[in-house]
Amino acid sequence: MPATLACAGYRLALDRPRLMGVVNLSADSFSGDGCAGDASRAVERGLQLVEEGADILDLGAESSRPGAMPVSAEEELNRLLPVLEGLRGCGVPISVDTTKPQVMRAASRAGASMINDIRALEEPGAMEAAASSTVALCLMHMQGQPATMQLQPRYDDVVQQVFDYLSRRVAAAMAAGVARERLLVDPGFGFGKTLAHNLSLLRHLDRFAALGVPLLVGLSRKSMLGAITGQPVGERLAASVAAAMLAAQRGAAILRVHDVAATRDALAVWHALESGAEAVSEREAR
Ligand code: HH2
Repeated sequence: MPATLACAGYRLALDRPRLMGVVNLSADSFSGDGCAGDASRAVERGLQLVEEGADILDLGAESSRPGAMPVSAEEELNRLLPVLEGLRGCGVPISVDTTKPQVMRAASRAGASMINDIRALEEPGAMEAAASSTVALCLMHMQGQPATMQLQPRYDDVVQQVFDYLSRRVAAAMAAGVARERLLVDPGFGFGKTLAHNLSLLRHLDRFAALGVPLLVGLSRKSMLGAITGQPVGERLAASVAAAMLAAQRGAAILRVHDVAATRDALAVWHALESGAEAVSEREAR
């Protein structure tokens, strides 16, 4: 598996789990942290996440939660471009969470380093738009469409079916001319999956290493954590950090999170344990 991810001008080292900080530009994000078209607030939030230890930022201008308002490409770009412009020099690569080829092209031209596509480049023209750039590409699995995906998700073997789908999408991207070192995959927690499906995927996450590309995982604040803990979306920090840790231990290379500082601290404890106490000074150890 590549030890680095090629993201346009950046190479992201994947020698330890990396944190992708979420910056939502929509008003209706399920996570409750949407910047609602306020570009300066979004830039501030992005800079704060970098300060807290984000290794990459993910800008999303269209919510994917069931019932969210669809957004035109024009509106998506109106929300995205000022924020991308404001964050371009912040020192970490910027990912854009989009499914639209027009947005992919404009975002790549404007300095994005990754396209994060919950439809795995299945929209007409998306594969061509992505392949003609040099950005990293995250291919995510989703069953159905956001509006209805949680009504009746069905699988015979969720882990095998998600694996096979991602394997086909990696092959399609490579056939379109995308180098393997630009690709990563995501099983898509909560995207057309019941709690049992999500738990199976998390339990068997290590199986996805056989795809030969890094794994990105987004569990932060998701409803599966609400179902397990009974907590509303604003009270899922502890569950989100625990889930991120479990995913990292099962091989996730990039963790997509809303709460960067808390996840960074949790990972630091794990890292210290893995790499030996030398990494921690006397003072820090007290
Ligand atoms: N989850 C969300 C959005 N984009 N992308 C990837 N690759 N993986 C995920 O799990 C994922 C994603 C949903 O989270 P959020 O962006 O906070 O919410 P919303 O889509 O409602 O804005």
